[in-house]
Amino acid sequence: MSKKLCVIGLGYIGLPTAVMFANHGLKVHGMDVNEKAVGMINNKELHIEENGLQERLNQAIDSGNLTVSLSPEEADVFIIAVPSPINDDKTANLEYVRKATQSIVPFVKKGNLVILESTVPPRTVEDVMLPVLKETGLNLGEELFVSHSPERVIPGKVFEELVNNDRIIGGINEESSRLTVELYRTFVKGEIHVTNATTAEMVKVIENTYRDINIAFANELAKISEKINVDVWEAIKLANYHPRVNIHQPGPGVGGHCIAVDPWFLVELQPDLAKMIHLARSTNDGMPEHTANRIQEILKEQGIQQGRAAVLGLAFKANIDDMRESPSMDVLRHLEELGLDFTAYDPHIKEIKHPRQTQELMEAADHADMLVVLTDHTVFKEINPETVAEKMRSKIVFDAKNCLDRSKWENAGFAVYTLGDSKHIPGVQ
Ligand code: SAJ
Repeated sequence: MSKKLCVIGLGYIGLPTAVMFANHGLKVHGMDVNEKAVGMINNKELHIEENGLQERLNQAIDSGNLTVSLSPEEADVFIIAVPSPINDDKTANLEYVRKATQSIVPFVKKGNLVILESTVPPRTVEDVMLPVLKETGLNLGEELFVSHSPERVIPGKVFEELVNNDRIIGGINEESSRLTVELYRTFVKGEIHVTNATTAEMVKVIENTYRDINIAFANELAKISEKINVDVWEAIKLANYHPRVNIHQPGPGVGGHCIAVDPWFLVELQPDLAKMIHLARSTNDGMPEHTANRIQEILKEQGIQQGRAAVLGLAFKANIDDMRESPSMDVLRHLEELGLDFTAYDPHIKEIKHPRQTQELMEAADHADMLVVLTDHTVFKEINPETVAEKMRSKIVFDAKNCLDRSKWENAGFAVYTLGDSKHIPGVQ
C-alpha cells in the first residue's frame, strides 16, 4: 500500500505512530503546533522520552519517509493524536481535537480517511468532529471516511504495545472501519476488533476507568487494613490467587494523563449515574493527603516531634521522567500544609521542580528521620540501607509502593512501614 499519511500532533502517541508507519514504507508528514518540538524532530532530537524511539526516528528521517512541519499537508489519511485534557472544573477540553480537525479541512480531498486516536468522551466524533468535517463539502461516509482508533499503549513499552496489543476500530460506517483496519494492519500484529465510532470511544474510556476503580478499591482496602492491622499487600496477593480476582495495587495516588483524567469524561456525561466512578476518582485523589497524614502519624508513633522526611520519587510511575498529574507533588503540598520538614529526590527528574528537591540521594537523606518511597523506581530498590542510615537522624522507612525488600531494611535496623499496613515495626506487634 503506498498511501500518504498526515499525522496531527507529535507527542507521546503521534510521534511513535508516525515513525512506525514511516518505517513500514509509508510516506508520512507529521505536524505539530509546538515549534520547538518540530525543530527538534527535524534535527533527529527527542522532545519526549520513549524506549527505542531515538533509533526509529533516525531511521524514519534518514529514509526520507518522515517529514515534519508546523502545518498539515495533503494526504490520503489524516491521523489526529492531540491532547484531550480536563479543565479545572473536570470537564473535557476538546479544543485541541476541534482545532486539529479544523486545521485539516483545507487539505482533505474526496476519498480520504480521517482517524482520531486521542482519548475522548463518547460521541466526540459524531458531535464535535463530523460537524467540522462537513465544512469540506464532502459526503461523510461516502466521499470522506472517518473513524476512531484509540491508542492503548503504556508509556515505556509503546513500540512493543503498538504492534502486539489488540486494537479497537470504530468507523462512522463500515467502509470507514474497513479502510482503517487495512491501514493499521501495516504493523499491528494483535487482533483488530471492529465496532462503531461511539462504542470505540466508550471502550477506551472504560478501560482506564476500570483501572481507576480497581485502584480505588485497593486504596480503600489499604486504609481499612491500616486500622485492623492487616498487611493489605499480602491480602491482595493471596486474593489474586483466586482465578477470577485481579485486585490492583494501592499507592500514594493515581498519576499520568490517562487514568486520572478519562473517568471524568463519564462523570461529565452522566453525573447522576456515574456515582461509583466519581467516588473512585475522589478516593484516588485523596490518597496523597492520606499518605502525608500517615507520614505525620508514623513520626509521632516513633516519638519524633520535629521530624524530617526524605521523599523519594516525583515521577508518576516507575522508571520514567513523566510528572504529569503526579501524586508526589500533592503529597509534598500536604506535607507543607502539615508543617512537616522534608526534602525530595528523583534521579529520573533532571530539572528542579520543587524548591526542596535535591539532586543527590545522600543530600536528601541528610538529617532525615524517615525515607518515604512514593515511586517504585528500580534505583530505589537498590539503595543500600546501611549507607543512607549513616546520613539519617532516625531509621524509619515508609514504603508507599511496597517495593523495597522489607527484610533488608529491617536487618539494617530500620522500622519499616508500608501504606496499608501498620504492624511492621521490628519488635512491635
Ligand atoms: N497505579 C496504582 N496501582 C496500580 C496500577 C497503577 O496506584 O495497581 C498508579 C500508578 O502508580 C500511576 C497511575 O496509576 O500513578 C497510572 O499508571 P498506569 O501504569 O496504570 O497507566 P498509564 O496512565 O501509564 O497508562 C494507561 C494504560 N491504560 C490501562 O492500563 C487500562 C495505557 O494502556 C493507556 O494507553 C494509557 O493509560 C492511555 O493513554 O490512556
